[in-house]
Amino acid sequence: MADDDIILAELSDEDLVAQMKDDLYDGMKEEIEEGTRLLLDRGWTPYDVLTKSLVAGMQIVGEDFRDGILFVPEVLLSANAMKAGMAILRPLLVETGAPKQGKMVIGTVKGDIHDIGKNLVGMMMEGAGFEVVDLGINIDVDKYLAAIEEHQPELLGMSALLTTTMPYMKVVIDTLVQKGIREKVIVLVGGAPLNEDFANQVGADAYCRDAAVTVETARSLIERRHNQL
Ligand code: B12
Repeated sequence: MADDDIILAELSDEDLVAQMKDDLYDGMKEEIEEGTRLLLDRGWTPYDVLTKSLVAGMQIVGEDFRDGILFVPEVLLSANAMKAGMAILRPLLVETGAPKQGKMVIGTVKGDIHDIGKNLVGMMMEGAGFEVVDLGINIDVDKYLAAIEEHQPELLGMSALLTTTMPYMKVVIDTLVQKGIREKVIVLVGGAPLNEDFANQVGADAYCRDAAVTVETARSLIERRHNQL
C-alpha cells in the first residue's frame, strides 16, 4: 500500500508509532504532526510521544546517516519533521505549576549547528520548573560569558554533536576558570559523542546522556550546592 493510502487514525498505537518512525525517516512533517496529535488524543503522555516515536525515530535516521544510506538534505527534512512534532509537545512539556528551581543558560558550541537535543533539554528543564535562556547554536566563549554575566544562572549547559566541536567545551570551561567564575555555575554537558570521561577531562560538573537525566542531575547538583552554602 502506498503511504498516501495509510490513514493514521485507523492504526493501532503500535502500528502508528512504527508508521511515525517511517514518516520521520521520510521527513513527512504533516504526518508527524498528525501522529503526534493522535497519540496525545489517545492519552499518551507528551514525554512518551517524544521518546517512543520522535527520539526513537531519529535514532534510526542517525544510524542510516552514519552508514551513508541517508545524506544531509534528507536528514534535514527528518529534523524539520521532528521539530514540528516537538513544537506540538513543547507547551505540554513546559507547562508547570512548580516553583522556579533555578536558571540555566544553554547553547550549542561554536562550529556546531545541531540543536534538536539542546532544544529538548531546554524543554524538559522548563517543564521541571527551571528558567531556560537558550542562546542557540554556534556559540562562542564570549557569548557564553556575556550570558552568564547578564543572567547569573546556576547552570550552564553546553551541547556538541560533533567530535570536532566537543573540545570547544574545554575552551569555555578554561576561560571560566581564568576569569575566576568557574565556581559560580554548575556546568552540564551533553551530546551524542560525549561521555562521562570526556566531561571529567574538560572539567564539567556532569555529563548527561539525555534530557530526563539532565533534569535529575540539575536538581541533585543544585541541592548539593545549597547544602554546602
Ligand atoms: C539531525 C542531524 C543533523 C542535522 C541537524 C539538524 C538540527 N537542527 O539539529 C543536519 C542535517 C543539519 C546535520 C548536519 C551535520 N551533521 Co549531523 N546528525 C544528525 C543526527 C542524525 C541526529 C542528531 C539529533 O538530533 N538527535 C536527536 C537528539 C534528541 O539527540 P541528541 O542530540 O543526542 O540529544 C540528546 C542527548 O545527547 C542529550 N544532550 C544533547 N545536548 C545536550 C546539552 C546538554 C547541556 C545536556 C546536559 C544534554 C544534552 O540530551 C538530548 C535529549 O535527550 C546525528 C546522529 C546521532 N547519532 O546523533 C548526526 C551526526 C551528529 N551528524 C554528523 C555529521 C558528520 C554532520 C555534518 C558534519 C555532515 C556534513 N557532512 O555536513 C553536519 C555538521 C554541521 C555542523 N557544523 O554542525 C555525525 C557526527 C560524527 C562525529 N563523530 O562527529 C553524526 C553522529 C552522524 C553520523 N553518525 O555520521 N546533522
